[in-house]
Amino acid sequence: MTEITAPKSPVTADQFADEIREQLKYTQNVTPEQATAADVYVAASKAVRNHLADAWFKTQADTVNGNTKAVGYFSAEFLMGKQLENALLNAGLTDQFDSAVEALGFQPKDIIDAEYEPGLGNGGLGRLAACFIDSLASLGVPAFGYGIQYKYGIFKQTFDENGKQVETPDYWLNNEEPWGHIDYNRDQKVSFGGEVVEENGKKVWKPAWSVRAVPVDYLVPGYKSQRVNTLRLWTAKSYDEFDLLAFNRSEYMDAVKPQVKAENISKILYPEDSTKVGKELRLEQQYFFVSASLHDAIRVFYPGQDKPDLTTFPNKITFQLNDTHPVIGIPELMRILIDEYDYDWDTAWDITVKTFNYTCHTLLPEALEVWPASLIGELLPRHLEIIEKINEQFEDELKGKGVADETIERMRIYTGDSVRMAYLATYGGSHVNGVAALHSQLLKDMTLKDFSDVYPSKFTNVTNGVTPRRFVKLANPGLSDLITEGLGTDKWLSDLELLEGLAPLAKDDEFVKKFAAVKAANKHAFVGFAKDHYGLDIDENTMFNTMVKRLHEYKRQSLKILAVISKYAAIKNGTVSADDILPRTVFFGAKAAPGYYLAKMTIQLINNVSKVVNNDPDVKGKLAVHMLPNYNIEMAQNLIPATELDEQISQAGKEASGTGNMKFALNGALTVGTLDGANVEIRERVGAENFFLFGMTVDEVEKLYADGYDPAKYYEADPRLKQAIDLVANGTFSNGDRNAYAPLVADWLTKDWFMTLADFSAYADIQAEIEKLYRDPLEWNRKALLNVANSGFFSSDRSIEDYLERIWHTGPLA
Ligand code: 6GP
Repeated sequence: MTEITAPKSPVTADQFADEIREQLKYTQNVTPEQATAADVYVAASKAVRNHLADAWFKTQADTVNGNTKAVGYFSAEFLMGKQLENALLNAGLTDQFDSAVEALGFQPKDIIDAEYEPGLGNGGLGRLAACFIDSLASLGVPAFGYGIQYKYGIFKQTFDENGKQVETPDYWLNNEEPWGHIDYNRDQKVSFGGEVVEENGKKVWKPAWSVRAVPVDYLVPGYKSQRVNTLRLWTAKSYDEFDLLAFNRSEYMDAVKPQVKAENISKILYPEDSTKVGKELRLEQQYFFVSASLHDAIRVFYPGQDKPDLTTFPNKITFQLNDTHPVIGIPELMRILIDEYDYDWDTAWDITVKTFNYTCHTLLPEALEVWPASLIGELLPRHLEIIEKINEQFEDELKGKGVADETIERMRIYTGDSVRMAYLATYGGSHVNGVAALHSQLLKDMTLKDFSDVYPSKFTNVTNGVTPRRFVKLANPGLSDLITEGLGTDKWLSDLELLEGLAPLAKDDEFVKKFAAVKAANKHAFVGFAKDHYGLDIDENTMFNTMVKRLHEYKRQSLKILAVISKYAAIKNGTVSADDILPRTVFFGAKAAPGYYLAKMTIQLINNVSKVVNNDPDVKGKLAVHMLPNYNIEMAQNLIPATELDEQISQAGKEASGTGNMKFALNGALTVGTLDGANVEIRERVGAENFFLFGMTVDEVEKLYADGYDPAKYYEADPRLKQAIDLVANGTFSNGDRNAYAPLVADWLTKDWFMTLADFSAYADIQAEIEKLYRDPLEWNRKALLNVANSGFFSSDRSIEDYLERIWHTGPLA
């Protein structure tokens, strides 16, 4: 851990109020009397940004001249969440802000809430990138986040009257956005298409069209580190505004075509999560941001040099490829070195391999990107040549190592028809890591086994983590205060393993009761939030049971909803006596990719179960189900601290890590989960007795596949399951329409690829254990507190320390 010094105490509350007034006057052009909460939000944000400027300049200068190599985190997604509150915390300005806005006649919370959340990511992968850049800055490691400033982020989700998901565009830039600074003077040209010709024995790419990549810079302030890094998101602009000749002929639509084509590149985030979308525009996006970023890094580290010595490049910066999305960066750096800077192939290759590393975030083979060679050839003809040559070199190297022909065949990067980006990343970089211990092991044993056999030393693990600043301190101020009281210090916010010091307090009933009171207060607060945001009436005297994450079959929201239906049926039938029913409120939050048919149908089912259950007087006060619309970071920050039981119930061997699981444990929820992803490590740390484990293991799943899986057998064997599925099939949740969920029911009974039915009985059985414990509040809360105390490992600061040591071989600035 680096020594963390207190931030320079910047201003008094009065001074900060004056700074906000000044921004209101000179940039918002309103008087304090005219100002709305949205105006004050913008003014306060600009005032905070000003406070960060000097530290930002100093960090930039030290990054270029300093003692240590920088990190470039290449990610197609950064799911940041709202910025103001986090910037205030990290800049040490929270108290001044609170007093200042009160002096201006506002409630701090209204100002914080006035910010519109940018949704520049889909889920776990994008949120992880945001946690990582927070931790890099907090640890004082010089770093750039490089990505795309999409005009439209992840779609906004609503539900229609039938409970179906409706996607609407999220035009987040419709509101004034005070954080990003567009820097027209540091643009880059990114080119596409055309052909490769030979001139004087040299390959020369003659592209057909180009776009202007303009950086938008976001400050990334570290928590108490005095360091401010940069998140540089590229936006695409056209070089030709419009075609005047066409315009003068009144062909307006044609006139703006080139502009539209160029600006389309950064227009929209692809809404797929853990699935591959092979679309031309997506490859354009990927190349657009990595090409601009690589040129930008050369500009930053070799300022004003026409002929820089790029053999030193790997000592200046190391690039982390966040999944396969930025992997086209490998042939792009080769092209830059060879074509633009005249290096020979071997030197270029040596620099490239030393510069890149790759993180894989999935175990689903269908999520590993594979691009048709024809598409790459059309869009990036020079890169296809380079990829072919990389593949030749690779095959020769494998032959030289005595690798069998059929293995080489399996490992080819370029098959003639297509390019396998995960393989390119594994060969073209120094390290490959998975995101939890089990995941990294499965990568070695299965997904990338051939590669791990040939290059074992490339493979390593870095278990994911989450930032405790946003997900404990900001999300859960009550718990944060209690932790600080229990530990006698707030140092845990930058050294999360200090939470261990809470473990002895789990024996102290009075402390456990205080802990329980914090949870109760968070539940109460969430009831208010749900009323304001969704108009819901929620009974806070029920157990809050939550499943929030993307909707995917492997995550098994189906398992949860079938168990809810089965519970509903049991109450209706009188199979359980009134006394035996533990009142529960079940919350779901999940977006489905717009083209993912079964996922969308699952959302519809949950919504309609919710309608039936919540309106049935027989179960009132005992069971309620809510599908909350538009799950995002704000909802996570409100719902996670209020949750008592968290669901992490994916099929073993499918969830790479999960990071929600860490956020819940750190906020004092107990987990019901399978031995999958980071659940394994969470359970190891918090203790098996403080975790509700159920379901098949990876080996059992494999065996069942191998033996031939027949889901119908499980349907016949467990009457609870049969009844639940029958209720879905017989129209109970579709006004009698038996066809409404037929595809879902058919899938369960005949395919059930993720073995929801096989795990149902174990899942239903463990509910009794959960409910028994919940009836003993002191014991429940003791265990929940032990989850908090033993989850310090899951800080993204620790993940970054692991990357520094195992992969990047760098550290903080002096
Ligand atoms: C996700 C994984 O599904 C999740 O398990 C993990 O916690 C997260 O990445 C961060 O590592 N993967 C994606 O979102 C994805 O798009 C290609 O993978």
